[in-house]
Amino acid sequence: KWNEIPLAPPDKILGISEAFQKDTNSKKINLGVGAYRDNSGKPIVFPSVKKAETVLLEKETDKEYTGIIGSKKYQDSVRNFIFNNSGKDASGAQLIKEGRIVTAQTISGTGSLRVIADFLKRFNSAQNIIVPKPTWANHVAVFTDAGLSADFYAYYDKENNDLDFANLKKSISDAADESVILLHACCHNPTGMDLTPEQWEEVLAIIEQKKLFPLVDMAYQGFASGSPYKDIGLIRRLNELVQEGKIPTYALCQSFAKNMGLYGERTGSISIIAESGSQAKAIESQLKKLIRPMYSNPPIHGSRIVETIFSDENLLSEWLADLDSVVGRLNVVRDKLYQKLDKTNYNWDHLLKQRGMFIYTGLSAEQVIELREKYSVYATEDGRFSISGVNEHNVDYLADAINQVIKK
Ligand code: PLP
Ligand code: TYF
Repeated sequence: KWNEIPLAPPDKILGISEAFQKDTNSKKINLGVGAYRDNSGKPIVFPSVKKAETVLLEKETDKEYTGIIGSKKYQDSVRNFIFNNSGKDASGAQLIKEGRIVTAQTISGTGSLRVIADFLKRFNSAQNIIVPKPTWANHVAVFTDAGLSADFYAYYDKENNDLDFANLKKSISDAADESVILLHACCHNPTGMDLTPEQWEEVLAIIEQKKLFPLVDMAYQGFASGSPYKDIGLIRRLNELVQEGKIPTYALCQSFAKNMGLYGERTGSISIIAESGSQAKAIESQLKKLIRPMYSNPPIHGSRIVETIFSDENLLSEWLADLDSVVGRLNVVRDKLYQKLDKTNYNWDHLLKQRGMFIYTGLSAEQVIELREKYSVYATEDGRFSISGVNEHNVDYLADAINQVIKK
């Protein structure tokens, strides 16, 4: 009955922003949500995106519906960008030529995860997925809401603030054959800790041997190195293994929320790599059948921005430069904070190994709460700090606050 509907708990990350808004301390710092802020603490629109929007404003002559899986132009340019390194990746190029990559526009990364989850529920023999522990807070909810069962594989060693690679391999080896396995392409959320190319080789060998289905989530392409083309080592290797017939199929969920700053435009994609061109056609038709009764078709403003940037060499270079400067600032902030932190009783070296929007401090929930209550520094209780909230004006205050809290 309606009067028995229980109150659901608030979203942990968005709840932090709400508490932050109410705080009247002028020194307050929000390190909760993973969204970029500039050196003055403000959100930005990428200059290249503004230019693309100016072009659209002048040239756009319709607001018609796009296709169920987006426009052909969007699909082609996104596929070419990711799988063909805009013309430089041989194995991806070959798969494209064979018509084996189905790419669909989705409602950003979350929408793409949900679409593939529903697709796997319908068509995959295994109905379970393993995800790293920890992982993005929304992953398990997306997969279980779609009817898959979700389990964790070991990923991070909290004692030593490092990757727990031995247990990672062991727990993947212990999973049921043919399970779906979620892999973060780069800038693992929340830990910022990625596998080395050598470690990926070992994991891919287990995936091949156990016939696991790789589902790659790429929400931070470009944030590891500053260049989106350098951050797709895992995708390249998967394409080669598919070409060699060692891994038959995989899927990639991708988002332009962070690397183009298109958060609220909800612009992303799902790509499914099929065993043949004819299988790809069947998969594409089923994606349409799945999406049509759910939301009919995706929004067009963000995808037209992406199309505009990818079809103009100057805009493309400008975007790459914009992204590089965003990532550059995050790295400057990371180094500055590291320098100012007190290392007498606390080893902070893990900060320098982590990449992306976050540092995974290793602070306890109690310490995070103390930071919030005494210093108005807001972060999630797992000790993840979104470092885009840090800038040259508040880095000293933040470091002092952390140094006080770890003193005891
Ligand atoms: N996957 C990961 C690991 C993320 O961190 C995020 C956003 O923070 C997403 C997916 C989805 O983001 P969006 O739906 O905004 O593209
Ligand atoms: O900070 C994070 O990890 C993300 C941010 O609809 C976020 O959860 C918040 C709201 C949302 C999508 C992503």
